[in-house]
Parts: sequence; C-alpha cells; structure tokens
Amino acid sequence: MIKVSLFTALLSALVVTVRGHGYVQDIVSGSTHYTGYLPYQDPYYNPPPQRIVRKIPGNGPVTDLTLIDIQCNGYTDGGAPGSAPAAIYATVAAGSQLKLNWTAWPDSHMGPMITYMARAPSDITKWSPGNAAVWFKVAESGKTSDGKWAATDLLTASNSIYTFTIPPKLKAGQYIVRHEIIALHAAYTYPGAQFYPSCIQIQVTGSGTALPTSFVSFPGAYTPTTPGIVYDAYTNTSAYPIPGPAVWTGGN
Ligand SMILES: *[C@@H]1O[C@H](CO)[C@@H](O)[C@H](O)[C@H]1NC(C)=O
Ligand SMILES: *[C@@H]1O[C@H](CO)[C@@H](O)[C@H](O)[C@H]1NC(C)=O
Ligand SMILES: [Cu+2]
Repeated sequence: MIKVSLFTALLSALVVTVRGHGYVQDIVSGSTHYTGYLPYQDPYYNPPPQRIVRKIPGNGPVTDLTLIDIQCNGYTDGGAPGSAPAAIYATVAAGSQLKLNWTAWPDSHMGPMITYMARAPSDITKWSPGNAAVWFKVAESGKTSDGKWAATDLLTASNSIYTFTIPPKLKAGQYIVRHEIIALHAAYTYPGAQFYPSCIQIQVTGSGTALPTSFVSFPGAYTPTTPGIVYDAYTNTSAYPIPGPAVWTGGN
C-alpha cells in the first residue's frame, strides 16, 4: 500500500516537472524550516503530514476571479470552501522576515508577487474567511523600471526564495498569510492572468497594537477591470500597476 502510494507520488512528481508552474514548498522563519503542503506527496500518506500551509490541488493556476479558489488555491473541502484549514501554524515574531521557497518557477511566467494577511478571529486551524473582507496587503513587488519582474527575474536571482517582513507593530495573534504570484504570460485578455496563491498559517508574537482598518475579500479584491489583471507583458513597456489595495504601512 505504502509502496504503491510512493510510486504514485514519484510519477506525479515527474508530471510536475513537465507541466511547470509551481507552489511554495518550504517556509523559513529564523532557523526553523516548515515544509509546505506538497500536493503530489501529502495526499498519499495516511495520516497526511501536518502542515502550516492550506492544501492546494496541484501546481496549476486559478484563472476565474469569481471563484473561492482565488483565496488559497483551494477547493471545497470538509465544509471549508476554498481554504480548508491546515493542522498547525508557524510562530513568527512581528518585525521578522518570513522566507517562502518556491518550486522552480518557469521563466515564461512573468508577473508580480503579492502578499496579504488576515487576522483569525478564532482558532486558525478551524477558521476559513469565506467571502468576508478580512485581507490587507503587506508586501508587493511588480516590474522594476528596468523591466525586471518579481517573478521570474528577482525570484530566480534569490534562489527561488521570496522574503517579506511581518509588520513590526502588528498586533500579536493568528493570521493567514496569503501569498501569490500572478503569471501574466497570457494576461493580454481576461481570463488569462494565472493566479498561484498559497495560504500559510502563522502565530505572530510581539507587543505591537497596530491593526489595519481597511480590508478586501477574496474573491472580490480583483475583477477583470482591476488595473494589472489585463496587461500585455510582451509589448507594454510602461509601468505595471500591481493589482489590489495599497500596502498597509500602519504597522511599520
Ligand atoms: C528550497 O526547498 C527545496 C526543497 O525542500 C530545497 O532543496 C532547497 O534547498 C530550498 N532552498 C533554499 C535556498 O533553502
Ligand atoms: C500598458 O499598461 C497600462 C497599465 O495597465 C495601460 O494603462 C496601458 O493602456 C497599456 N498600454 C498599452 C499600449 O496597451
Ligand atoms: Cu504555467
């Protein structure tokens, strides 16, 4: 039974290599590594490994902005549409860096990298936001003035490690980190842009008291007419407008 499962996992891993795309495979806080949710291995174990990342169906994108899938790249599971909670969470100090290790990202999939957070009103291992407006943006990176994209140029230059800082004054508590790459290689029309979100569960520690006052929902934050959702990355030499609200700076 186990042998068959591992064989299946290895076969799937080969398929991954062929299809490209990607997901966050490892999360590093200080010297602690947390393995991400591994869609081509974890489902074959019984019991499945406990992860801090909410489960994803695979390495492919979401393209329909109206689906709950745009939240965590999840799907209806156990009564928690779109983002079935994961079993555990990482503990991270406010003001510290979180490093997200992506699987090898295809060069063709140029686009921005964006990170949101949502404060869990109750036990994060049981909470799913649904359509509620709970998300605030904490980091974004698009196209530099000399034409370098967060993904793939900058991501590849940093060994596939994306780094962002937990706002230093953010109030302690449990949060979902929603991190995504938006691949723009087919974004000259809608649907076209490919969304690769991941939801990571963390417990923020510290003595800060700051909380944002303005929030967006997923689905909701992006529509086909939101700047940056339709964009011809091959021909458009002007600045790229990163979709979504401004980065919250009240926790700095
Ligand atoms: C990213 O994760 C992969 C798979 O676990 C690992 O082989 C690689 O060394 C990690 N990269 C870094 C820079 O830690
Ligand atoms: C380039 O992108 C910007 C921002 O989305 C847009 O306003 C502009 O119309 C685009 N330019 C062309 C030539 O499509
Ligand atoms: Cu792809």
